[in-house]
Parts: sequence; C-alpha cells; structure tokens
Amino acid sequence: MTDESKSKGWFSRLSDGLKKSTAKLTDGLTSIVTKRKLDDEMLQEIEDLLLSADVGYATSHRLVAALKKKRFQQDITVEEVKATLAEDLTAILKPLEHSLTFEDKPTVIFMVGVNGSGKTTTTGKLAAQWKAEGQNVRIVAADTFRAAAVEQLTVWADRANVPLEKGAANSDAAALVYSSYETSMSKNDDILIVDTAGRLHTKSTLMEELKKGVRVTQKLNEKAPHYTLLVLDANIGQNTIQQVKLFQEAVNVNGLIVTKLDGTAKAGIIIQLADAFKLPIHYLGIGESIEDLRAFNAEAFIENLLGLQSLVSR
Ligand SMILES: Nc1nc2c(ncn2[C@@H]2O[C@H](COP(=O)(O)OP(=O)(O)OP(=O)(O)O)[C@@H](O)[C@H]2O)c(=O)[nH]1
Ligand SMILES: [Mg+2]
Repeated sequence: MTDESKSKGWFSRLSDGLKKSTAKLTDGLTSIVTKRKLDDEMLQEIEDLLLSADVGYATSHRLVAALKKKRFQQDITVEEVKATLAEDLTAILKPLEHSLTFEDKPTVIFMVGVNGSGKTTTTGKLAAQWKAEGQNVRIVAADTFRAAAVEQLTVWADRANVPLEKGAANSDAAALVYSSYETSMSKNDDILIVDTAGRLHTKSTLMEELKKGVRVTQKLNEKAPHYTLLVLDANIGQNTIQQVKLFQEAVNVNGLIVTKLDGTAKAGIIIQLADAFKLPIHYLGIGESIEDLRAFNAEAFIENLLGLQSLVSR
C-alpha cells in the first residue's frame, strides 16, 4: 500500500467512525448559517447546536464568544464559521495530543473504567498494534472474578499473538498484577498492559481493589504504573465528566481513551473533556475490530468532525 492510499484509508475510516457526529454538526451549521450577518440570534443557534452535540456549556459559550469577537455583524458563510471553530478547537485539542512513550522496560499501563466502556477490547487492539510494531507486549487479565472476562482477553491475546497472564478464579487481582509485573521484568518485556475489572465508580470496594493493584506495582517500581488510562464510552456523553472526576479521586489517571465513537453523535464530548480536564487524549475507538483504534490526532479529528473535506484530502 502506498503512503498516500494508507493515509486515505486512515482518514476515511476515521470519518466513517465519526459520521453521526459529523452529520449532526455540519447539517446543523448549514441550516443555521445561510449567508447572512453573524448576529446574536445566529450565535445563539450555534451555541445551542454545540451544546446539543455534547460540547458542554462552558466550552460552547467560549467558542461562540470567540466567533463573535472575530466576525460580529459581518457577512459570514458556513465554511468561514467552520474554519473559525476549527482554529479555536485546535487550540483546545492540539496540546492534548500525546503519543505514549515506553522508556521503562516494561512500561506498565493500567486500563481503568466503568463496566463495558471498552477496556478489554482496547487492550487487545493496543497489544496487536504495538506487537506489530515490534514491541514485546504482555497482557494481564486482572478481572479474576468473571470467567468470561478472562476468556474474552484470551481471544484478544491470541489475535494479537502476545502472552497473557491470568490467575485462578476469584484470586486476588493485586497479587496477579504483582506476579505478572515480576514475570514481565524477567522476560524483558517492553510493555505490560493490565486490563482491570470494570467497576462502577460508586462501588468503593472495587475502587479499593484498583488502588491496591496500583500500590503493588509501586513496590516494584515507584514510577509504575506509568500510564493509568481511563477508558470512556462516548455514548455516555455528559456522564463521562463525572466518571473522570471519580476515577481521578481514586487513582492517578494520566490519560484518556474514548471508545464507541462509531455508534454515537456525541463526539463533541471529547472537546468538553479536553477543556475540562486537560488530560492527554491518546486513542479513539471507532469500531469493534482490531484495526478500529486510532491514535488521537487533533487536526484529523476536528477536520472530520466539521466535515472540512478540503483539509482532509490535503
Ligand atoms: N462499536 C464499538 N464497539 C466497541 C468499541 N470498543 C468496545 N466496543 C464493544 O463494547 C463492548 C464492551 O467492550 P469491552 O472491551 O468488553 O468493555 P470492558 O470495559 O472491558 O467491559 P468490562 O470488562 O465488563 O468492564 C464489546 O461488545 C465491544 O466489542 C468501539 O470503539 N466501537
Ligand atoms: Mg473487560
């Protein structure tokens, strides 16, 4: 595959994944901005549209205020509105585009989040990507209570062709994490991914179990876990805000992954999350299969979201 066709595939899959969100915003903007002066009424309609797309009140208000400052009472086209929004969104999102680095061997990554957010699927996709890049990856099934959870991760380990650590049924998850980390060190792995059990942030015993898992890794290396990535289901929209707060209280969340963007018109939640927490956004999940995970790229995301085809096909 040529680089050009590869990058076209990359963009078209991302835009496919984001198409519900894109349709919502672009159709909305097209019907609001019909070549007329940018007045208060139009600004209010744009703000309402952003709000309905889960961009959040504070952020929507700021974006519209910036638009007002630049173009108030001037004739404006929908393309100009999009271009102005794209500029301001880039300022919010670009600083949060960080790739993960693997300086320590192994770099320990905890995948955390509520039930069903996409932790196991994302663990499998990442293991496959990194393995294909030549990294030695090991994964840990730290959900020792659900047999189905271990089976599901076993399927992903086979697909990705990486070793899997699992414990006896109902065994202590933290003990498994500890022994897996020791194994990973002795095997000279590059990356150890710990797929934790889904937990409701309101269940304090499970939150304690998660904290314990983190503490045991710190006994082996005070810098571990190097990454604690909170996996968020985009369908949940506004509720992701509360999830970030509660997981942050329990563990040192230092990055986000947003999944299931393909099934929702709520991709705007990424903008709200970015603005509210300033946490790096590492990956976007845009489907269930192994290749449906994209490293977060602010420009690609914004251009797709706003349907800025001219920029996308550059
Ligand atoms: N469409 C779509 N489905 C996804 C995506 N990511 C995960 N899923 C699906 O969401 C469901 C739950 O995903 P899991 O990976 O099992 O979620 P989990 O966080 O490990 O769940 P628990 O371990 O039960 O907490 C599965 O059916 C996945 O295939 C995505 O990006 N897009
Ligand atoms: Mg799981």
